[in-house]
Amino acid sequence: MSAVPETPARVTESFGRRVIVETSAGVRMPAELFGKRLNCVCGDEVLIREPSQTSGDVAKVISVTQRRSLFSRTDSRGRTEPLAANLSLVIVIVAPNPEPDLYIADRYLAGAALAGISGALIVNKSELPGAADEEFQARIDDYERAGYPVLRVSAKNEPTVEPIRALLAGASAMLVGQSGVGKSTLTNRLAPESERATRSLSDATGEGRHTTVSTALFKLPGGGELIDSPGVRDFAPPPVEDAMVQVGWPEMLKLAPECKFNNCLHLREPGCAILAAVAGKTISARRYESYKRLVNIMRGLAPEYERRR
Ligand SMILES: Nc1nc2c(ncn2[C@@H]2O[C@H](COP(=O)(O)OP(=O)(O)OP(=O)(O)O)[C@@H](O)[C@H]2O)c(=O)[nH]1
Ligand SMILES: [Mg+2]
Ligand SMILES: [Zn+2]
Repeated sequence: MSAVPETPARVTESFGRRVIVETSAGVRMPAELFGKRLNCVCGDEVLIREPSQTSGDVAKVISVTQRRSLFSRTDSRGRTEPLAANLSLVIVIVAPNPEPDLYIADRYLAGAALAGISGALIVNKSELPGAADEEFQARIDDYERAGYPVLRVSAKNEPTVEPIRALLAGASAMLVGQSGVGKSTLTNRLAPESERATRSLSDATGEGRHTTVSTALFKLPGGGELIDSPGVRDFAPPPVEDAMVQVGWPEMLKLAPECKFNNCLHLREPGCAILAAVAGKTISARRYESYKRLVNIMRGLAPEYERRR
């Protein structure tokens, strides 16, 4: 029996046990995971065994290369579900419409930071009147003050999209966010080979419809990679100890060394620099509220965290 050669490939799309891979020669093909214990997600670098010419078989993924990062969520049953591998950037897309839930955006950015991945925010549909709303703008400014890159764009207006290309250059970035904010529309604009379905005009007001059902990776002419993902109703990072939650709030992390206690959770401790900054409005009260909510969510997941140790 002659050894079948193993080919390096990249997972560009995953549907559970079935994936699409792109070989280093640039050939895309469907593949199945070999063995029950193997798991891979979009962005994974893998070794595959290509189908032999005669068997009409499908390619098999036989191993997954050590990941540089793994972005995951907690699913509705409290289990950790990996979403994408080897990301360097998570870009949260928000829009004036559908009604934005910035607590979801915060938890996405926190999940990225906890996984060692950078975060950025893009406000899409900024040509809509709702984008000029003062309250909305103030809430977006909070992210700039916190230190995140923030871009205001309209997927329908090419010149406004241009700065995203600079953000993506050399990055491996995933677009995330609520359904209908324009992730796939932006992907189609930025990645020439992308032909993602987007919500049709007749459905444009249909709240809660999810158009995209799979996570898929596209190479960019600028050298980066862009991953489009299905919209969500909610997002929570995998369980961490509550002392870790602040890693997702750069504006808090920066001030934390000034707290009286070095294990300060910034909840009601005396001499807390973060509580003082919230009172003095140099840290956004809404962002801080979001931090407290995630601490509570993580405390609810604590039994799960203990089990995994
Ligand atoms: N007015 C306006 N509409 C936009 C813009 N970008 C996208 N849309 C529209 O918004 C709707 C939703 O866009 P999609 O790209 O399908 O949104 P999505 O985030 O991929 O949604 P899911 O796949 O369900 O998560 C479509 O009807 C788009 O044409 C924009 O900049 N301005
Ligand atoms: Mg989509
Ligand atoms: Zn504190």
